[in-house]
Amino acid sequence: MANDASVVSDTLSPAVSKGSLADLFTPPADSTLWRKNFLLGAATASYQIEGAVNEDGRLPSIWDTFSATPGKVLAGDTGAVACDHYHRWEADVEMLVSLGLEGYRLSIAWPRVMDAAGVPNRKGLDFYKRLLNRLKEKGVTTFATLYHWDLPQHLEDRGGWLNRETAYRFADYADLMSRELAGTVDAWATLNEPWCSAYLGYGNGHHAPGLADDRFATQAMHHLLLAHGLAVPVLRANDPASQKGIVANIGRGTPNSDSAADQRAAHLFEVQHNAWILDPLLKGSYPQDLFELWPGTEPLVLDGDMQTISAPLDFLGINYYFRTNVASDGAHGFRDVPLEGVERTQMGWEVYPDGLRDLLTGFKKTYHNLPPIYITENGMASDDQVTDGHVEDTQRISFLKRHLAAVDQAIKAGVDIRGYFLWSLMDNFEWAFGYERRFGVVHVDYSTQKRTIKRSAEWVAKFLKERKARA
Ligand code: IFM
Repeated sequence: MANDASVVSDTLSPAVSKGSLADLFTPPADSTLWRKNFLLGAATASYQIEGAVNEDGRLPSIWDTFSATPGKVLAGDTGAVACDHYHRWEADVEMLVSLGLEGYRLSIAWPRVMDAAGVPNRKGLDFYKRLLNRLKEKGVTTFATLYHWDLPQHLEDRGGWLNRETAYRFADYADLMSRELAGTVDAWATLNEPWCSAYLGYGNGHHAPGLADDRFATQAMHHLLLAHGLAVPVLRANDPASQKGIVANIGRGTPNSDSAADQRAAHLFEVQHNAWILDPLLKGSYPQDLFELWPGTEPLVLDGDMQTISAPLDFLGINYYFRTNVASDGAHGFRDVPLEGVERTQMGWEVYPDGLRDLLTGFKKTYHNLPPIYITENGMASDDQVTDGHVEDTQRISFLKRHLAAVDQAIKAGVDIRGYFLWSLMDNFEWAFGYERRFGVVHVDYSTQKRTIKRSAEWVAKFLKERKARA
């Protein structure tokens, strides 16, 4: 396989190993990031990298169906091949290790590991066993997410996350995985970004399964959180040594003016993006302001559900990307007011590291039982090109540096943050945006599957090497 991974470890490009780029972006001496026990890794997700969608008994997922539907994904892209990681995983692990990354956050494809009757699929399970065992052998700390959006299509055919039964099927799946993989996973995350599954999947239809009704979104969210709550004790029983948690994407909303209406709009934005998920998990109740925003959308909650959902967590995974500037919509909601002249990424998202610090320090005040935090995703997309074998993604280096500095500030302000996973290890299938948006620190040429280490990966590798040397 064509792969540039071997060039990384001892032959960093001159620009990074000797020159100004590295010096410019080295964290200051008093940064908490120099601490050896602050875990630095990279993240990916099954549907975004694996490909091999019809192999070894994998069943269709909602993303296979959605991406095959004309008009749903840019350029008609699908995850059918993606980064072909299912076949190239050994080289990809070597690449990760050669970068010195200490942690790897991956996800397991539910449709690969069990059939519609709940019967385990050995071939699918063996893939994850081989992968996780290899990572263990290499000394990489593993975070495994059980659900990063690839719901088996047969469950969607019975109502998906609108059907309470799906939460119980998820607990069965968590049971199987934690029995099979106990000892190879350092930390289990039940769900990745339930906000996206519920709101983008069932509220506005931008993601699979493509339904659009606010009432669906709140009910889907409730069943997702219930699935999480049912799975946590199962994971604890089967794999007591590992950590158990969940991953939430969070959004910073700032008011467009000092007016009370705009302040309220920013508050409602954060209720909808953050409290909708964090309040049930950490307070055992839904924020009532959510139903001011979306009147009449209260989900059906059965006795005991909120206790199940709010069972204690070992960690909370936080994914952060950008802020949204908002104003009142004149009714009971908010509207985006994009700021002019600010730095943006290929996604059009504003680069706003302070938002990460401010949200984290705010959560510490709001939630007295806030568990230890891992930043489980942070990164940016850029239109990266390979020139003479290199990818000069200096904006990404600067982005990572500034967000890591924000993490350092939050730690110094008293937030217990244990690690940071950059999104993503390599360019991959960016959901509704297909392959056009590149989030990786490693470039993927999708026509040849050649991996090319970007400057940002070199920077991370150099920092990790230096940190190791200083320890
Ligand atoms: O690619 C996604 C990932 O799957 C979930 N979090 C956000 C990333 C960038 O959009």
